[in-house]
Amino acid sequence: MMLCLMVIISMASFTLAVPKEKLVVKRTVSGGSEKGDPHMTTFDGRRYSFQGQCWYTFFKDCSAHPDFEVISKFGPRDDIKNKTRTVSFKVTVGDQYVIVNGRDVATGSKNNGHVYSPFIHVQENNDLITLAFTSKYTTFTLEWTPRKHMLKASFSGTDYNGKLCGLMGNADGDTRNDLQTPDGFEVKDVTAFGESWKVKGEVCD
Ligand SMILES: [Ca+2]
Repeated sequence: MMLCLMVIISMASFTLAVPKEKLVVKRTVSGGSEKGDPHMTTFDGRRYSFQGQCWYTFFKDCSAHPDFEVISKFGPRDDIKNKTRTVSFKVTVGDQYVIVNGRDVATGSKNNGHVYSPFIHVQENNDLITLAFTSKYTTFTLEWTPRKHMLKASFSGTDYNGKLCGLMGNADGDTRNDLQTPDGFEVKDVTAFGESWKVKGEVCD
């Protein structure tokens, strides 16, 4: 009886000890070469189309002093008039950054340009360039398919649930509240939402 009870307690402890880690999410900015529009899907699954043409905050830590930031650049399509697609993106973690432009990958540091211990890991594999970084206990992964102009983001971990902002929404699990401007206002107009995340100080072609 005692042994049985101990086993039950032991099992209960084990169950409680399993971290309730939420494996989230993916998002796709894409021009899908056949479909044309850049289709966006936020971390919470809200879908919309946005025809921006500049640098925009893809997602970032929304705190006053962000741990990281990912911005992406939309440029015009050659083949379809008045349509845009993702052409490059930049990941900044602390002082370090990685810029991916098409198939070109450049790594640097805000301080002196040298990166001795990279926070951002880059893997290049034929048609796929993968960037990954970990902040607190959450790992973010970006998968870039240059040929398709498709950028997918995902993360595993709970530290930033509801604490992200940008085109990918706030990742709080609620699809309805994802269109928020930097001031925190919810808007219905997709263009107003998208343009509110245009990155100040970046040069647009
Ligand atoms: Ca949300």
